[in-house]
Amino acid sequence: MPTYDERENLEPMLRALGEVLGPDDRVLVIDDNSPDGTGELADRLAAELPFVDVLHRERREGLGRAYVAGFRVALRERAALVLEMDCDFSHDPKDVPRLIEAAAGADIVLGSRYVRGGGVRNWGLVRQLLSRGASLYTRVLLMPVRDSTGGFKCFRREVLERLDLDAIGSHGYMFQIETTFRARRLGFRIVEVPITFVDREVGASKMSLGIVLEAIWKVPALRLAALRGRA
Ligand SMILES: Nc1nc2c(ncn2[C@@H]2O[C@H](COP(=O)(O)OP(=O)(O)OP(=O)(O)O)[C@@H](O)[C@H]2O)c(=O)[nH]1
Ligand SMILES: [Mg+2]
Repeated sequence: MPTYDERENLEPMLRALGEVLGPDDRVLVIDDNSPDGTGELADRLAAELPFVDVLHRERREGLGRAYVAGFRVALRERAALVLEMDCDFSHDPKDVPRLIEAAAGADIVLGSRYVRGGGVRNWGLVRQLLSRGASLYTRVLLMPVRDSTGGFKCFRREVLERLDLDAIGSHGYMFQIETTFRARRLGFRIVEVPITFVDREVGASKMSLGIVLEAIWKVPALRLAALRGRA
């Protein structure tokens, strides 16, 4: 779980996860030296909650690098499944067991807003159009996935072992698109399970124009690279 300035959300989120996780499940908080003190709070909570660990990174290098750093720790700690989720309650901790269960029949499980039973709450029209537009764009150019930009996602460890994580330079939504696309090209099976995404109530979104532009040009770039056999 990557965090950047999530002081208000972190404690309720970790406690909510504690209610749903199994005895062998662990949570790794990946904090990029948040100015609001999320990292110190994470340490305090890790001292109290036995299922919590914290990875502190010195500075922000984009969300993609934070995920990759977390994946490496999870693989090293011999995780069989690695699940990523946001700390802002857009991803409901109560959905975590359903994603984990679905991984019994797939290599990647996507928490999906755009399959039957899924949806979005409290997003304005612009955000909805942007998100649906990005998924449609990706569906046309890259792969038959209905929600390709979501960050609520469960990987079997074999997927992360096979992906060349250093070669994934993307950061925002593109990171999600690229990991799924590359895994698909390697023959891994993907399923989408419905989730309802709820806009955050506290803290600020880190969404930016740069993240949107990155996806706009990198989606076709990834298609071209694949055609040339380089992705
Ligand atoms: N470690 C780390 N975490 C980050 C970084 N940027 C965002 N995050 C975390 O990643 C998760 C998703 O970020 P959000 O700000 O919710 O961005 P988003 O979900 O893409 O955008 P919204 O839908 O508007 O909320 C949250 O838990 C953030 O705290 C980063 O640079 N480093
Ligand atoms: Mg969010």
